[in-house]
Amino acid sequence: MSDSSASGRVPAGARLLVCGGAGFIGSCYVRDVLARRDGTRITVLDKLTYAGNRANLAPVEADPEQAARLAFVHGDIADPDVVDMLVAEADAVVDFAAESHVDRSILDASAFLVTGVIGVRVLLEAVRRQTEIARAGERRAPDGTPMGAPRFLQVSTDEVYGSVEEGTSREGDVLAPRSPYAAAKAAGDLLVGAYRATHDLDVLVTRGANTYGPYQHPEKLIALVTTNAIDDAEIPLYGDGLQRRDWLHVADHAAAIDFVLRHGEPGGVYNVPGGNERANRDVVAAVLARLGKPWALVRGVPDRPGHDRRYAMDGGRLADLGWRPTVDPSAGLDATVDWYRANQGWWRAVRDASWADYYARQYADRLAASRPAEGPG
Ligand code: NAD
Ligand code: TDX
Repeated sequence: MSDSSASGRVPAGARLLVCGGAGFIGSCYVRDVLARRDGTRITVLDKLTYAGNRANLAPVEADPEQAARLAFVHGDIADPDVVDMLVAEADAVVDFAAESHVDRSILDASAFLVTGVIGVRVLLEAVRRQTEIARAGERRAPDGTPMGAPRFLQVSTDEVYGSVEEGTSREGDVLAPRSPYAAAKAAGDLLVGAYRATHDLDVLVTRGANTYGPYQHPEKLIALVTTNAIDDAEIPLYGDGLQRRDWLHVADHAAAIDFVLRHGEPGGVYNVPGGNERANRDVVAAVLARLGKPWALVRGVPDRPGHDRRYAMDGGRLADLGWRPTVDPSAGLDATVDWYRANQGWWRAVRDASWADYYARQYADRLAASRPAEGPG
């Protein structure tokens, strides 16, 4: 993350509240912002669901200078008491907290809605209260320094636009989510817009593409394919494997979020595309090639219900603001595969008892009904 992303509309040495900062993208954001050593202080609020992992913050905790600027609070964004207390001290709030896996939302959507709808509302209410206090000239840091109203950035996804058979989604397009996960995320986006319109809060939304990189939970496609292939285990490919996703490296996604936080227009919504659209089959083949594993591991399994065929976003608004991705797609994928090969302790620990239950529920019947998958063209 470059120094040029600092300053802008968030003060130097800012206090950031990062919700969901122990997950995949949130922890990358925390690691990268603290590694800049520009005085930023971060409080992570994380519920530590199956996807949250303190080990993702180990590089920060191993560095005394960075560790001194990190505080960790184990809690829920849907809990107004803890949220009010933490938002009161923050110059800005970045919300990564979510249930993030489409397949799990198909099995049971309840936690998706509690975090994605109720949780986002609790955060917005706390931001609203602090904004009102700041507007009255009464907002103060613990040391008595006057504070402005907090900025709030909601981390959202390309999935809110629904399946895009042709062309690209723009920020003003109608939202048409098709999975319970995507519907919960779209509800969060709409709440942010409603609080902007009603209470004139300083809010932002980023909509990122499919993200890959180190520390991603092995439930997601690239991490699943890599970890299964390392173990010579079967790789489940849904349907014909010709669904298309736009892949964004996690370091670029985190950098874009920070850039928008510092430079985005109040009320702005910004797509964050990766500029790297590929069919699932080709992504799987690239991972196997890097590991020197055979295509025969791949099994064609019954499709995900309501499976979105394609996501693709227009990135013009973010480019006009001054940001573009920097990670080369092939190099990024190879480095990610190498990271999983070199860090087996990390993902084997994540594959705990609850993982075995989930894996059986999600894949046992599908793999029993599987066939050899057609290879890439
Ligand atoms: P993740 O599942 O790896 O991490 C989510 C984190 O949020 C975990 O640390 C979890 O413990 C925490 N959390 C969940 N519910 C919480 C609650 N109620 N209170 C506090 N913490 C809670 O997810 P990720 O892949 O890092 O995604 C982060 C955000 O980015 C999500 O909002 C997701 O919708 C969005 N996003 C993800 C992708 C992707 O491809 N992974 C792409 C675009 C947008
Ligand atoms: O076992 C699998 N087999 C398979 O073919 C899995 C887990 C996935 N897939 C396919 C489904 C998708 O077409 O691979 C593609 C990617 O799947 P996921 O990794 O589950 O991601 P996706 O459903 O596209 O959603 C992701 O990108 C947008 C993230 O999980 C979301 O959090 C984000 O918002």
